[in-house]
Amino acid sequence: MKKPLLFIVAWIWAAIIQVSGQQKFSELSAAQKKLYKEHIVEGQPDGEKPVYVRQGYVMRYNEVFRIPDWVCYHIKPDYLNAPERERRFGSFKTDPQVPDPVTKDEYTGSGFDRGHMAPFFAMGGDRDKNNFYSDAEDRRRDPYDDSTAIQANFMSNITPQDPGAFNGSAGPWNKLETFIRKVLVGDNNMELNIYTGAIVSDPDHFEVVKTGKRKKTGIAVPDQFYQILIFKDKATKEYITGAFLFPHVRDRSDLPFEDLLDYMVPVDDIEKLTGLNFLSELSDNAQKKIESKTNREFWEKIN
Ligand SMILES: [Ca+2]
Ligand SMILES: [Ca+2]
Repeated sequence: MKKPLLFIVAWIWAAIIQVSGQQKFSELSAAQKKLYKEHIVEGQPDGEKPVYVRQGYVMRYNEVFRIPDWVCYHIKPDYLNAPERERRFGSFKTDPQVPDPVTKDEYTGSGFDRGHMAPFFAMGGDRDKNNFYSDAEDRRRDPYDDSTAIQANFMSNITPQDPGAFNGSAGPWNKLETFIRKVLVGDNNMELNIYTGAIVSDPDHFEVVKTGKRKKTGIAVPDQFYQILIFKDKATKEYITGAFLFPHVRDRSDLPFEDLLDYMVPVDDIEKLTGLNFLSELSDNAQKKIESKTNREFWEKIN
């Protein structure tokens, strides 16, 4: 009797999460609202559009492009204690909540990396505060912290990125991730909220990922990506932003800049490109102060 019952319970559970899809803030459970508020500060950039709330990030998923529009995650030093990306944390997984979900095979042979939007390195930490961490070497395992890391590898958190010129070690995406992980959070113990976003400039004509068998997947290849770093100064309680806009180049010789900070733009520029409004709950004056310029000098002095 036990097995069929388990199967039925699993089936009902799968059915529930399958149909749940993205949710508006008002539809979230108390626990989800708590997570949402951890990751998204001072207002969702697209108002009340439904989102997916994960332990390590909040995501607005675009079902037409089959990639996220944006992902927002909170990062602090403890969260860098992510498990090694091997064994159960090493593989990408189909997102159980997304309709028509992307499978990992849809990138196979395409020439694109499976590029994380919420990075795996930020998905560690003892998030349920029980003194146990997710650790592949440690048989004790912590199911809650395990699932935070596993959710990072959902294919819904992935976008197609060029492996050499963009996501690779010389690429600007990789350089910024390294700056965040190593310098800002690692060496300087900074706590940040970060948006990562994908821009598909022409929604009527866009490149799609094709598998090695030249099968079209419908997954849009973004032509630009952005990241917006939000730091709250604990002393002054004021926010400072750092926005980066990257062309999705496929050839290193097409990279416009050598220096990562040369990619900085005012948040205003990204708002114009995307139609989003970041930090919308701050006063207009407070937004103008930090969004109309790059604030490069603030980020430049951190090393
Ligand atoms: Ca824990
Ligand atoms: Ca704004």
